[in-house]
Amino acid sequence: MTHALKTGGDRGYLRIATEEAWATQEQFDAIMRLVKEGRADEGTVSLWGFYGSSPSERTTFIRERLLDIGELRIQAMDESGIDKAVLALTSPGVQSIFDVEEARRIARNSNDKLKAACERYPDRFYGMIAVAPQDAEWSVGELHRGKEELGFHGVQINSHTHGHYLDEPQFEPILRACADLDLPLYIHPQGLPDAMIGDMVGAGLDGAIFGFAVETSYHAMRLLTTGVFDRYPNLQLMLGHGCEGLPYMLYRLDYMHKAGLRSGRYPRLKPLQHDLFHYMRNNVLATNSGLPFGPAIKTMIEVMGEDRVMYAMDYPYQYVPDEVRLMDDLDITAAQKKKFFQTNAERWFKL
Ligand code: 1DF
Ligand code: MN
Repeated sequence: MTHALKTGGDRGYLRIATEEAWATQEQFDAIMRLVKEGRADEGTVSLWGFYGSSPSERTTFIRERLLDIGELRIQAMDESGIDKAVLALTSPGVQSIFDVEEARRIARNSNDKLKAACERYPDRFYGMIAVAPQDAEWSVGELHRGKEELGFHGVQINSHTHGHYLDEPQFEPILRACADLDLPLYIHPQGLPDAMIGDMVGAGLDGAIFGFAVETSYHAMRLLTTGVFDRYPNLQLMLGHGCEGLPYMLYRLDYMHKAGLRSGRYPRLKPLQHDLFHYMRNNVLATNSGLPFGPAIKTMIEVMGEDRVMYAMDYPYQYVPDEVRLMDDLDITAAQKKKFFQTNAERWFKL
C-alpha cells in the first residue's frame, strides 16, 4: 500500500466518481418478474437471472450495495477516498420493461428517491435522471423535471431500448431535449439485444467482460455517423469503460468512415460537417469506469484531450479501493490528474 485513502483533497484534488450505480426494489422486482415469467430478452436473463438470484459473495454484495443510497455507500466512499459520487439507476434502468406505464412509474419514483438521497448528502451525492425511452415524449418531460426541479446533472440511458437505438427518429425529442437543457447524455451498457447476442451467452462473453463494450460502442458509432452532432453541436455524449474502446480504434474508424463515404457504400451514411476525430474531441466525454488501467487512460487523454476524460469507479460492480491508489499514482501530470479526478467532472456535470 503506497498511501492512505482520505477524502477532503489531501492529494491536491477531490475524487469524483462519475458512473456509480444504484437500484430500487421496485425496479429490481419488475425486472425479476420478467425474468421469471420468461418474458425478458436473453441479455437481461443472463444479467439479472444471475445478479438477482446467485448466492455468491459477489452478487450478494452487489445486490445489497445497489439498493443502498445511504450510510453503507457513504462508508464505502469514505474508505476508498471518494469525495463525491454521480449516481444513476443501474442498468438496464427501466428499458427492459414492456409495460410503458410501469416503466414510467419506476423511472419517476427512482428520480424522486434519488433526489431525497442527494438532499440528505448534498456534498456527496449527485443525481443522473432516469427516463423511459419507450415513451420519448414523457421522457422529455422527465428531463425537464430532472433538471429544473430535481437539480440533476445529466441523463443515463442504458444503451438500446428493446433493440432500438437513439439515432432512430422516435428518440429525436430526447436528443433535442438533452441539447436544449444542456444535459450530458451518458450511454451505459446493458444486456445485448436479441438481434445481436448470438452465442455470446454460450461463450460467457455477453456481459461486462466484452459484450457490453461491443454493443455500446456500436450505439455510439450510430450516433456519430448519422449527423447527431451536426444537428446538436453542443450535445455531450458520455461513455464509460474507457469510452467503450473507441479512442484506441479512432484512426481506423475515421479512415473507414471516410472511405465508405467516398465510395457511396451505404445509403444511410451521408457526409458530415466534420470527421470523427472532431466529434470525439468536441462531443464525446469518457470515463474510466471499471478500467483503472494506465495505458487506456493515457490513450484517451492523448486522443480526446485532457479535458474530456473523467474518473469513475463503477461501484458496486467494481469496488476495489486499491484501484484508487493505482489511479493516484498514475504517471500523468499533476494538472491532468486534477482534471481527471475532479475538475472535468465539475465542469461537464455542472456540479
Ligand atoms: C455488470 C457491470 C453489470 C456493470 C451491470 O449491470 C453493470 C457486471 C447489470 O459486472 O456484470 O452496469 N457495470 O457498469 O460495470
Ligand atoms: Mn457501470
